[in-house]
Amino acid sequence: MPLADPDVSVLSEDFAVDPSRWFARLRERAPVHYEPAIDSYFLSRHEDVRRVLTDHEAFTTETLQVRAEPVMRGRVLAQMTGAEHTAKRKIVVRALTGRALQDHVHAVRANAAELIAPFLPEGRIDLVGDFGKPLAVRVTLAVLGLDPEDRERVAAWNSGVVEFITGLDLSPERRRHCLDCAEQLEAYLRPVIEQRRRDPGEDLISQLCAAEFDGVAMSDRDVTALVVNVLAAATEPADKTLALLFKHLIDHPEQLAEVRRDPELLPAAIAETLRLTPPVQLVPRRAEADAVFGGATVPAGATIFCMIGAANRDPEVFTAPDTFDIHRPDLGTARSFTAAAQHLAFGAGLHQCVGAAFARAEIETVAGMLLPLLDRVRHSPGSRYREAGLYTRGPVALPLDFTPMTARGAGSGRGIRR
Ligand code: 2IO
Repeated sequence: MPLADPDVSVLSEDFAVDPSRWFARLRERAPVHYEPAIDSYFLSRHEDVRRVLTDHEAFTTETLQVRAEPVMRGRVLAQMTGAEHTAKRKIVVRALTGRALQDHVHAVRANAAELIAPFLPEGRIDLVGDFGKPLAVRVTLAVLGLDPEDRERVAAWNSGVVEFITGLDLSPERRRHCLDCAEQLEAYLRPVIEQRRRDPGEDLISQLCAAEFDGVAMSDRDVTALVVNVLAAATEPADKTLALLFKHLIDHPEQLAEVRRDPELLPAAIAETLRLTPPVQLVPRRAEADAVFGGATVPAGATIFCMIGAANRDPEVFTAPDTFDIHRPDLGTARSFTAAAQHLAFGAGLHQCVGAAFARAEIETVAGMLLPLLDRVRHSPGSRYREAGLYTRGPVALPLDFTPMTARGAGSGRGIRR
């Protein structure tokens, strides 16, 4: 019997306002919480979540067949295991680390500089809508080698794809809309993939087309699914992480001052942001056999949602878990972006985020650029902070004020001087 807590529903309005208020109660009173409306089990303890994510045979990614495959238009890396998975994952890792990553960082810099420029004389920006969202789309298009002119339609189709993956109770109309978006995105990509096969460039699509590992190459369907996957995964969590980082730093002025003085602390600030407020809050799995968690049984075939946000605040693993502290000794910044991470924001085990190094480089680069530009950065007076989302979650907007910078003052960090 699951230890259902009938007074909590993760699908309720109360929960949506601030899920973190319910995490302790779930971990303590209903670590295996059943939601009848969607026939799914929600796990909130770090130990249980880690166990599910790392035992990929007992807890499989079969859930993705219904949650992702219809919009990914094929099987994604996360659905594969064994030799096929090893080979194809290596191809993707190669395209997202080392030399290739250095090129991606250039795209991040160029796009960030272009997007921030018009706001500097204003002294005001919505870090989500004005900057983070468009930046994530532009950077991802650059990485994939897609035409930047196509960004609006690609972003619109991508929104439909993401809505499908992250929706917990989609209406049939929304489902239809999401599937339409996916079909149009696939049709848009088809000639691009054909062209890259004939005439490869340096971009990720070309690399996916050309790559071979241990004699394993990618089919058109593999490439399409992976491109749609990269598009969703490199956009959806990116603006959220950036905005959450700034929100935490602004709300902790002494830590903001420290990071300004010593930018080497940025990776710690990013890792702590990912721990406290992971942009991906839920990771689905299927239990292949009956599984017991602290006395409660999840039946074979059940859908499990790992609650990353709740696990990352488990006091068994992190002291003062609800506090933002870039110096916390139990985080271990160096390993926070690797398989040895204590926080579970990138998942864990075989299918741990393949873009973790890319994500770190992107956020670190952008934050490192923005901090000196946004002098005296603060919440815009009168703005009300609000987050949204259950599967992925982040600020709806982050209106910020800062010292306006004139063209002459650019570089002084202070606007007009002398
Ligand atoms: C379809 C929520 C966008 C991923 C899945 C295989 C996507 C996979 C994730 C993240 C972010 C998405 N799952 N990235 O949770 O690639």
